[in-house]
Amino acid sequence: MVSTRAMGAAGPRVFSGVQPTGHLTLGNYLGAMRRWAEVDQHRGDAVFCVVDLHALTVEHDPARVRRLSRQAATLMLAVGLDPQRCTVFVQSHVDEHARLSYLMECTATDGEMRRMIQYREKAARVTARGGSVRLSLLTYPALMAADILAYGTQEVPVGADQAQHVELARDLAVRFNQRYGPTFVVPKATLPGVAARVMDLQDPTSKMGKSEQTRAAGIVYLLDEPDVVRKKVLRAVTDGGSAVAYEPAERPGVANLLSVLAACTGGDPEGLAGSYGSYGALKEDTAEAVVEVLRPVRERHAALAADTGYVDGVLRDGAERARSMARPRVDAAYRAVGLLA
Ligand code: AQP
Repeated sequence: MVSTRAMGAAGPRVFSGVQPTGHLTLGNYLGAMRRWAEVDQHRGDAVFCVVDLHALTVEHDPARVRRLSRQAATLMLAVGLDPQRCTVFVQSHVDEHARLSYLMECTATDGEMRRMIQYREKAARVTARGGSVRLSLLTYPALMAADILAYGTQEVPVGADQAQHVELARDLAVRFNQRYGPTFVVPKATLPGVAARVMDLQDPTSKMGKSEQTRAAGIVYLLDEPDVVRKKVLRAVTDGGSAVAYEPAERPGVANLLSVLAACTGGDPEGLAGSYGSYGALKEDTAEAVVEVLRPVRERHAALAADTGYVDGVLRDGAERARSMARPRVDAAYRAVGLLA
């Protein structure tokens, strides 16, 4: 029998995930994944997941989702997640997520779902292209709440764009507990100090997102070759004026570069601004800093991708462990709402 405190760590239960909706980006890494590897897996009892069911909320190609799911899992290991320290698995391998999602839909309201910024932005994009909005895009936060609550999660390390969904998961946990008795731990989001929202290099008023394939020039992918990274950063859109200052509202392009540089070198964006006399020098240093941060990730990915048996084994073991962690709480939730045990 696998323990529900998977790795025996004394720290908080941590859960987070990444969607296989595109190639993973520098935003995914600086906003979330780097902390999973450098901090969360060492201090807590951590669970990390390729949230593949979420990738079906927008139009998708089955073969691409399959490929990207494997790539995302391999990258999670490449950034440094250690299956001896934490649990790594694929969401659809553990039925408890979908089981609990339905109870979350029965706890949330239609109004709450429609207020979510991600739903409004993505639905508008789909509609503008003449497509139809999948119902699952609206109910996505119920599944995400299930992902989090099934594990008794205390902390959810995410980028700023996911903070609203974690807030909703908190609300649903509190509401469910009040209605049906104490069942869920109330989680909270944890955000990085810098680079909580890495912006698109070509449009620094938009988040660097992985699902828009048409915007590759402004997106640094974790597996981009060093020369491609350099080219993208050197061509980043900057703002009017020439003095380097950290003013996110007035100069979002420069502020974005300063944040990325700070996140990669351990500095702070305001302090770094003072050491640059020109945008060109800032871009050069940012490009090199990003190349160096991504170099070990690319190298480890190449080694791991050559050993698919190893990655499959990690995911199989991870799913078994995750199932045994989630099932007791999801069963308890089913009983609490009045379903026959
Ligand atoms: N630009 C970003 N800056 C900081 N953190 C980010 N994250 C994502 N983009 C940034 C964080 O990475 C984790 C995994 O993200 P996700 O897979 O849930 O979603 P996504 O990368 O935001 O991409 P989508 O939803 O597939 O498409 P887009 O971006 O086009 O809307 C999360 O913790 C997220 O906060």
